[in-house]
Amino acid sequence: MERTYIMVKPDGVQRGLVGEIIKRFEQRGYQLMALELLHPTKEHLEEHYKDLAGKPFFPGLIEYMLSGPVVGMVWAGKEVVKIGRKMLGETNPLASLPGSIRGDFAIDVGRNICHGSDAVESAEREIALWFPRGVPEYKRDISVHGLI
Ligand code: FUP
Repeated sequence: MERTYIMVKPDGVQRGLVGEIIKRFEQRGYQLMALELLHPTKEHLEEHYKDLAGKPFFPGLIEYMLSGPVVGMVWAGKEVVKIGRKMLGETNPLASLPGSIRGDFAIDVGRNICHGSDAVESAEREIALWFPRGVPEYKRDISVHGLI
């Protein structure tokens, strides 16, 4: 089963959008596999965003991500990496269509509410980074979740 790492960033948590984001993934038919609220360290965030280390916005990105707790989640289901990114919208909220999370709730790339893995390989790397004790699989009723 394909998995992705979805994170509600500090602005999303502070604005009370955790439930809204969970609701959208549940309604779409994806399965919640893990969830944690935590206040990550600078080192942890630098590892998460290591591919962006040379970018001019990197220091500001880390500062923003350190501004409060985040909610990290693992979601599973058909094409959840690609569809999850569609549900989030574009990195720049101004380019995001209404109906997407950023298109409905954000206008600033530096306060874009949520993160979603951009590929299956990065999803597995991010899941291992944020849930180092592993993510157990639970048996689900496929007739309810329609996973076939
Ligand atoms: P995404 O895959 O949508 O998270 O986008 P990136 O990995 O390219 O960027 C990660 C985060 O860096 C974004 F969510 C917001 C921030 N960012 C900026 O602040 N300015 C930019 O020009 C690009 C990204």
